[in-house]
Amino acid sequence: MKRTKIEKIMQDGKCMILAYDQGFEHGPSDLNLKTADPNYVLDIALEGRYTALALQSGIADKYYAGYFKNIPLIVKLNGKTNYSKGEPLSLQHTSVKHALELGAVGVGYTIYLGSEHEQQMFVEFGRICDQAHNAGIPVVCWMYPRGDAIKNDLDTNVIAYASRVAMELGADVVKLKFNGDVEGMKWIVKCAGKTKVIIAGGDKTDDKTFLNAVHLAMKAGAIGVAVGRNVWQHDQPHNITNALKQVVFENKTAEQALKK
Ligand code: FBP
Repeated sequence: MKRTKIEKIMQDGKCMILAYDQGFEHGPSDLNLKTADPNYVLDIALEGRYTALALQSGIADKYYAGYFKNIPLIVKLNGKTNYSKGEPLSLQHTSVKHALELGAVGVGYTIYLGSEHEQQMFVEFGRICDQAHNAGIPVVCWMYPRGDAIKNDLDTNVIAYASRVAMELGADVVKLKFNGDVEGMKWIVKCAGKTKVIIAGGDKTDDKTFLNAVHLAMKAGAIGVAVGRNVWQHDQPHNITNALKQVVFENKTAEQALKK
């Protein structure tokens, strides 16, 4: 087996990933005339020197060629729409092989932990880990506890269970929601073992709240973010990117990073 080149989606041991799969997951209600154009968001990733860009294969196929080699690509292998109801299930719709052909240096997959369909996602995820690791590329797990069994997806023990399962399944990086509890996050990171923890961005919020969450999560041992709407829905995506960089790479607080 080849060595997994996780450093391809990192810089200085940190991850600052720009995610742009919300048009699929949430629908065009997340987009506007500017952000519906993938080139607008890919340019933000390029100019902001994000450590990687997470895309569905169709966008990667049609838009990524011009950015190849300048911004590392993670291809999401599954996805579900907002129309999907009941216990969540998101199945693989493209392959590790296709991701590699598109130029990916990593692959991503969402698991809905706690769903009555979790086993199907575990099986696919396990196979993806085998294939990706055989090819030497890392696997990022979008791990979202969801479904009737999950009473509170922001409970520290629920998130810690998610980080543990991602680690035991073979994820190199697990992306989780952060509930603001620094001590809790230390436990979540501990449960993830050698799997690196990054946090999701969530709905667009004010800059200070967003950056403060990133700062606190990193203080507790997370190694970065995979963020979307808080950057590309921002009026000044380059300004928020610069502030985010200072929080991620220079350990600055939200206040320090936002100081003009
Ligand atoms: P955001 O920073 O915009 O929240 O993006 C992160 C992300 O994980 C996306 O990759 C994905 O489309 C979305 O969140 C899933 O969100 P939800 O919590 O609605 O399933």
